[in-house]
Amino acid sequence: MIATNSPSSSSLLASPIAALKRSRFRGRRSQQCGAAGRACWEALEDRRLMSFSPATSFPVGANPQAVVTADFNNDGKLDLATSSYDDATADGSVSVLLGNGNGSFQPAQSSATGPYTFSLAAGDFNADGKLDLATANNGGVDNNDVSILLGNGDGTFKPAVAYESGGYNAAAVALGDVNGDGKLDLLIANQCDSAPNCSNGASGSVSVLLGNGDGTFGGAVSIATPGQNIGALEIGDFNGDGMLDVASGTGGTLLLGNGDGTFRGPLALGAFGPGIDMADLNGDGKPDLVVGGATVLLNNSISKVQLHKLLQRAQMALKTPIGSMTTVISVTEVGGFHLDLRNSE
Ligand SMILES: [Ca+2]
Ligand SMILES: [Ca+2]
Ligand SMILES: [Ca+2]
Ligand SMILES: [Ca+2]
Repeated sequence: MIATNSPSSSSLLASPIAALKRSRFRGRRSQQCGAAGRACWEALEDRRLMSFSPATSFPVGANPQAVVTADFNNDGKLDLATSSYDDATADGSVSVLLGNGNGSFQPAQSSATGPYTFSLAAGDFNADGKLDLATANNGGVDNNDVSILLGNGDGTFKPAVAYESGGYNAAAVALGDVNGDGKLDLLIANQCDSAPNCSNGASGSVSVLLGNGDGTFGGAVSIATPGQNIGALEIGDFNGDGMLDVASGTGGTLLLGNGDGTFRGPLALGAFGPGIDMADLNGDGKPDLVVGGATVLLNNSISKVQLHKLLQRAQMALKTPIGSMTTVISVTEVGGFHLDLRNSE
């Protein structure tokens, strides 16, 4: 697909037609235009898909920080939830705008959260079929708030319940079942793990709050991470062992899950930045990472099955030395194994 900055439909059409003429001029019509020119029209449609209507804004709370899309009232239409805080009072809130199903939204309904609400995530914490919200609040008396708001199923929420985040200046929240009990758990990125004001170069931390399945959570267990951790978190199985891992952007670290809610690491990602996103960028079925502005980290990890095969090959090589040649098989996994077998006579 080809992006265009052009806002009008006429200019959008002009560009692909010009491209079509250029392709004919180059004698490549047979390649790009199939029977009855179908492929050409499909190419035009691709270009049309890249256009956007003029922006429409909907009022939410002050200083909006983050947004998620989900169906909070179970009507089959996607809704929006944003996090905000008031500069003067530090009071945080979430605003939910119920979707009309046509790209428009109803006026925001606000619910109070903790101070300086930065990040939010939606999930069903008590398995009642109604989406709930979790927020990371970057301020307050102890600077370590996490708010849980159980959903009523109509876009409103029960009063927020606060949990300690296990660090200071909670900045990001992510959801996943990191201990495999079928109940959603919370992972929080804290800007720092000890100093109340995050001064003196204190390191950051990632905290785990295991879900009880009824909307409540256990106490935070923190893992110190290098650097002050103010960025987003991504949860995924980065080393293919079937257990969820956690990557943080600002800390530039990876924590490998043990499948029971504990983690090992941190391991350096080799890239830093306030944002992080996860996707399979090269189509090999492994989750890759984009950190900061646009630093791409392709996932070169291998599974245990692959490692076992490599070990078998290594063992065979060790059993059958070839003259005085040296056999070296090196296996490096993201945050996992480093195997270097040598066979020399
Ligand atoms: Ca909805
Ligand atoms: Ca729920
Ligand atoms: Ca769990
Ligand atoms: Ca894993």
